[in-house]
Amino acid sequence: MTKNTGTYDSTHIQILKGIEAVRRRPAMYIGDSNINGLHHLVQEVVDNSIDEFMAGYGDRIRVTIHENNSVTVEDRGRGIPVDFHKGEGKSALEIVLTVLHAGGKFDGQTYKVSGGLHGVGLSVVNALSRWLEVQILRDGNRYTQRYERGVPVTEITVAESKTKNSGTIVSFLPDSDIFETTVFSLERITARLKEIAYLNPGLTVEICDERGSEKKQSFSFSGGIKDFIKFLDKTKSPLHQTIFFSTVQDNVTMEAAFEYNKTYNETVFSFANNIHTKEGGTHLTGFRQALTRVINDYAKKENFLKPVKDLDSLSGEDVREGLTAVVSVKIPQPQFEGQTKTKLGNSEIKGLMASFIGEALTRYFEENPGEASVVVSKVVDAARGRLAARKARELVRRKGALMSDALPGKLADCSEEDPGKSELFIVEGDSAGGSAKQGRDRHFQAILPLRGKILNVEKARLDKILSNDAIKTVVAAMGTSIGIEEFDISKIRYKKIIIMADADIDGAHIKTLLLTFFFRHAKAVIESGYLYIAQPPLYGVKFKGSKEIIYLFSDEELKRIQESDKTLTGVQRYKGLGEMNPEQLWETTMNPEKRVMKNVSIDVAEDAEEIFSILMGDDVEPRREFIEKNAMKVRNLDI
Ligand code: 0RA
Repeated sequence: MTKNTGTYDSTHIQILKGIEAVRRRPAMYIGDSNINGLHHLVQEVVDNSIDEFMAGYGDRIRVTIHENNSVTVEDRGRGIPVDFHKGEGKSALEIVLTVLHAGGKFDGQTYKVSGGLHGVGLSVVNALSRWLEVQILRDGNRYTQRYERGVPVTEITVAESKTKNSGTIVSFLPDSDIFETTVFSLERITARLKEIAYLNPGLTVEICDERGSEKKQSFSFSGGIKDFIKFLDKTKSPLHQTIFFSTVQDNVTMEAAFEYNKTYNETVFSFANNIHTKEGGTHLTGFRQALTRVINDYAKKENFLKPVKDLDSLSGEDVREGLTAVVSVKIPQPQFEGQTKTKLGNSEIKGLMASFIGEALTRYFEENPGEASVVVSKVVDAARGRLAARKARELVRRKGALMSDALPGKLADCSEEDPGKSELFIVEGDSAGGSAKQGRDRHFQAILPLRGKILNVEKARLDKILSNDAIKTVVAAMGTSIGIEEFDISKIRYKKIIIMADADIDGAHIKTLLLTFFFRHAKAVIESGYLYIAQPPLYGVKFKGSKEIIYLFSDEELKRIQESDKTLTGVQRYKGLGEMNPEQLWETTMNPEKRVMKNVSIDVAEDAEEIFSILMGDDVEPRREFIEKNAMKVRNLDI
């Protein structure tokens, strides 16, 4: 045992203070004490294992979720050192597991995830666990030690190891005194592990879920981020072979893979030291800069622009259309910035990336003129669309169709002029529109009945979108105009825009198409919190002996009432809004005193992981479903 020296005493107190600080304010270290923070723990341990892989040790990481929601992370790295530190009066292992920010292996030479964004250190995982057991295989021995709530409760025990392998096995049970939930999401852990496997060819990552019937999966992608691109574009049609470049310069590893597909949207993921940089950063900026420049240079040199009237150069916007790209860098000292600390800040990376991609792509185009022509043609096509959209917009604007001073004829406007007090109901179909017009409070409620198909904007470019009547009338009624440069949220005429559709499949489809439109072309309406979905009732019922209609909004509500003792005399199912008379529609769905509406919001920051996992999930796309279920987090608001 240790001698009770002064140093030992003071470090000991220091350490207990550290553990206490982490337990008192877990959010400071892992973001929150909810589901996100919970998964952060796994991430932290796995990051340490990846660091070993990146340093050249161990090609296999296995994560197991046990029946009781404890987790084991196993790697074949060097194993955490166990040697005794005289000065500190304890083992290296204990230091790594109890001292905040004591990774112990950072020498500025090797890449490291831990110590970066997520790198709060194993000591934080330990402090927030009811118990943690660590096994280390090293020097032909197996070392074990157990901790409870961050404090060692056993000495290190040593036994002869049965294998020659080295490695670390960390098992822990998150403390339910700390976390609001301690149930792990297999989906979420799997998505992250899969991502790690794409970013580290040569590494095999296994996930095993022992809860319920055992589920096992293993990921290993020899093609690295090229395989990632194939996966992302699984349901899209690529126009050419995936282009891939990689290099190591000044101890910085840079990789980029990309291709163009037939869609009009961009899908770009960037990573720094395996961390998904959702806010982008210098690596992505450098990549985009080079891509735009090289494509422009080639287009000019090979006379791709000449045939297009009014086209002087290709814009960054043009280059993005139909692009799927993954950019990954590994650097010794990453700096993470931004609101969610997911933006790479290292300024030197921008230039490094831009010149690397610039040179590599220039050479690639020279050597593969066929491919170059496909890429450049796609971008020129996007530019043509952009110019056409501008013309279409000018044309429509001249006709006044997008302007608020020429409101669409179908709109029954309100008399209120203050947008903050005005509501716009977008109503499916003419008959429901009629009911809504009669039922509304015309003082502050405007009704826009939609006729005809709403275009799926996912499959169309702005010029085509602008020729769709339904969309044109919505834009005109809102008063905001449309298009990247033209859209102006400050011109909005109603600060509540309410989609009101039938509670059936057709209604859901219409809702989705409208949501897609807002998501892609009027995002600020959602971000400002102006977009709502009306909730019309599904049933109207009467109790025996009463004339009053009680409105029910779900099948569960009906079931609950049917199972209670009360006798129902009439149950009416409303198949559509049109079946309700104007008074009923007002009472149930439009009257601000009584209605329940859903406010549409996009919780990208909080749920990006989940959205990412859906995008990455095996049944990729259909984007319709993605947007319906995931991109929009619809929360209930009683208004
Ligand atoms: C400190 C130093 C060294 C490795 C590690 C920690 C380490 C930590 C974890 C956590 C999970 N798996 C891990 N594997 C290794 C370097 C060891 C050396 O230089 O021999």
